[in-house]
Amino acid sequence: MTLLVTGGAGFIGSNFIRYWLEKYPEDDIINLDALTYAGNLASLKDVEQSSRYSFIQGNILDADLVGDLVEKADKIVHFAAESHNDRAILDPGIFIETNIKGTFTLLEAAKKYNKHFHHISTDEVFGHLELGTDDAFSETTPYAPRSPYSASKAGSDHIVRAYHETYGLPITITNCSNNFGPYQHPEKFIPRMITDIIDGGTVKIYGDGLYVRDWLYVLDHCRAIDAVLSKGKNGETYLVGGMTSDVSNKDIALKVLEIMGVSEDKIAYVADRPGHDRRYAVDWTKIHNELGWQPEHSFEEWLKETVAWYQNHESWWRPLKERAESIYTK
Ligand code: NAD
Ligand code: TDX
Repeated sequence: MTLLVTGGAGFIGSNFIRYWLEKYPEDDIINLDALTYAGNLASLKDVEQSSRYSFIQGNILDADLVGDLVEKADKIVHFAAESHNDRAILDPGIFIETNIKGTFTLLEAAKKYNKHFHHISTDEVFGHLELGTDDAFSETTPYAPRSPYSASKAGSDHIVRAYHETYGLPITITNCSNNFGPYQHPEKFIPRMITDIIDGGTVKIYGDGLYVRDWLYVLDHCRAIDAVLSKGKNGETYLVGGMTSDVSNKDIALKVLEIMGVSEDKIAYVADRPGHDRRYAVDWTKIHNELGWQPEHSFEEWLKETVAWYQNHESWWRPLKERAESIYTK
């Protein structure tokens, strides 16, 4: 089988490509990535020589290129997106272009060649939850995105489903929670903290720090996509979440400081993110019951592994760090 992976030079896409090539020695992967600020071929150094892997630098908005590549593939696994909420607040236009129009361009090609389209989405499309409740998002939760990023992802989800209902396109969707692990850009919360501490700086906590995300180790996410591609039902959506239950950003900062042997006075409370979603939690019962998936990597242990990875891979993140920080001083 040949998979067309979009956005494979990003955080989750690069982890997915490595996972898939190792697990399925018969399969080929074509990676289509525009190499925006978030795309980094250094994340795929160990697979670039593989005869089963090819990289095409190009934009998912390029209909001709996308058509040629979709024709060659058996399935499309669509990661490519603008993915950072803080950037979406500063410059939402590119999120609409890439996340909505880019997905539409791919869907048109998938429709033309009748190829299975797997769409990677986020739990943020459901809006946010109250602190101090047991509520969790499930596949039946109504969409209620609150940020330009999550609204653009919600738009893309709706269009994917519309192509299934209207044109009979074979599709599956996964909406997952916050991923963490190796090769995540240092603009995101956990790598930003680790790299700031390595540099002797402070960790920046937005607002009161009592914001809660559901944390999923990136390889568990790759395993979930695998389960859906192999056994998922055409037209279905599956929610994917991790093993945490209500750990606040402040608690995570304290854990990272402890792992790195740094005192709590390195915490700096900074201005809050506008429209900051308070709490996310994911009920992953459906994918567990129907496809036998569950997360296997505990947050505590893999947070330590992630800290160690950044400590040992400074040459990977250092070139990205200065540029990552520039958005925070705009
Ligand atoms: P990322 O920002 O690290 O990577 C995105 C990749 O897409 C980059 O390699 C970039 O070059 C590429 N790209 C961007 N615009 C493109 C375009 N127009 N054409 C071709 N390539 C383009 O993102 P990520 O964190 O790996 O997220 C991957 C997907 O997973 C996204 O769809 C995101 O919405 C979703 N997601 C991410 C998380 C998370 O915690 N990171 C959680 C839920 C869902
Ligand atoms: O410096 C920071 N300080 C801070 O307190 C940063 C960068 C973030 N935060 C907070 C904001 C969030 O409550 O930490 C939390 C996590 O922030 P991000 O890493 O920016 O992730 P988030 O906005 O939750 O979105 C992520 O998960 C869902 C991904 O970036 C999205 O692509 C995905 O859909």
